[in-house]
Amino acid sequence: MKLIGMLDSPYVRRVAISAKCLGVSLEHEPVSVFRHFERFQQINPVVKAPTLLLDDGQVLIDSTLILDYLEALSGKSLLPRDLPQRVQALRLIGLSLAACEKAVQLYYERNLRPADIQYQPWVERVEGQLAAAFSALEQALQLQPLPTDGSLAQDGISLAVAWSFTDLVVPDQISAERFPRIAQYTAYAESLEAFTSTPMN
Ligand SMILES: N[C@@H](CCC(=O)N[C@@H](CS)C(=O)NCC(=O)O)C(=O)O
Repeated sequence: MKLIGMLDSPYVRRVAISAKCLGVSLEHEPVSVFRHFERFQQINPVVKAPTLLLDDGQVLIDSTLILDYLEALSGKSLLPRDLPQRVQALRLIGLSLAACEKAVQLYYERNLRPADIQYQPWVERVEGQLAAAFSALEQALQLQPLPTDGSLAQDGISLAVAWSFTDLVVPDQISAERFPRIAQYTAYAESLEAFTSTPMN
């Protein structure tokens, strides 16, 4: 079973870290959707990272769906069973994935679209959405902090991956002063083995 994609993608990274937490061993092929487009096409013509190549040749895409498969395969879960706790975790994961999506959009806008055809109202819309996602996450952590006892679950993994990725690609959009609880939790997560052994670059 092979995970295809670069670890500077937050989606690839959350799958790689989660697989370690689930005890699933994945071979990793760091193929870039931009620099290695043709190689990626050979594996998956849709060119989406992450791609999970199964041993029988079937291809799965979308990090959340890949995680669903890995959880079913391992018989373990990184989500709480208790329904109210699960709702809280799903809220955090949804907000974290929205933050990833908006950071990716902003990064693509700044780096792929020529400056003279950038559309400022769209940029401002995305920046506002990114800030809204992190504000909601900060508020959620204020009401109910995530555990920092050495454990990791999908809400914490997705949150920390989203923050580190945003800090990497659009650092002007966030700061530890503005979102102290997220920054603090990320520092904790990034110190754990599952994270340190899965660096963004
Ligand atoms: N919802 C997807 C998003 C995956 C995604 O957009 N990945 C980016 C890399 S960070 C990608 O494949 N970009 C290439 C493209 O969309 O053409 C997931 O959770 O896996």
